Amino acid sequence: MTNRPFNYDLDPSTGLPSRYDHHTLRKLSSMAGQFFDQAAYQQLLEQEDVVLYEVYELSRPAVSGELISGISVIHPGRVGDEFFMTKGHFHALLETAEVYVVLHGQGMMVMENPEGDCSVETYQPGRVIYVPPRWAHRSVNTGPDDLVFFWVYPANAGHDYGTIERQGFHKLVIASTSGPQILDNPRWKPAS
Ligand code: M6P
Ligand code: ZN
Repeated sequence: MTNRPFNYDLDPSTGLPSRYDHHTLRKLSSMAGQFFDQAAYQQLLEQEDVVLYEVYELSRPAVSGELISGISVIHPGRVGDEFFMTKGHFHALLETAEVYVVLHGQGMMVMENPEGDCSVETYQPGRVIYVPPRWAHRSVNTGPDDLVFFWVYPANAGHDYGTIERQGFHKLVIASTSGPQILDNPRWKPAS
């Protein structure tokens, strides 16, 4: 990988990048245990292992000083009453932040830190969201269209998925007749 300046373009209508190094498809089957309604999860999985979201990454060496950036697309849909969402993660190097710029769609970013403080930010086009060091983050598409956003974080941050896989997030985002509701997750438990 060269150490020369570079650029890429985001398609104005879709937000997709003109080039990328990795394209990751995350399907329903990779989210076992993450959705609240496990019967609805099994039922949907038996119908189709749907693609929940896609990540386009511009890779850089995983060293201090470098930044990884890219675009994520969360497709619309629900598992039971719970909206399609990302796995969510802490950074393996906990003291690293991340910035998101929302391009299209609607949704919520659910965050929490190891001390159990929780925060939810709303995605809307043009909005910038700052995830401070130490805060786990999950993106939830609450709208009828793709949720598309740009993100950038330190290349040495890494992903800790295991903590969230074991304990879940404190908050769930659930559809209701009056719109998306943020509820306490009754199944949250400490990862230890
Ligand atoms: C954001 C970024 C990426 C991340 C992606 C999908 O776009 O934080 O680093 O990979 O979301 O989320 P997850 O890794 O939790 O599946
Ligand atoms: Zn992250």
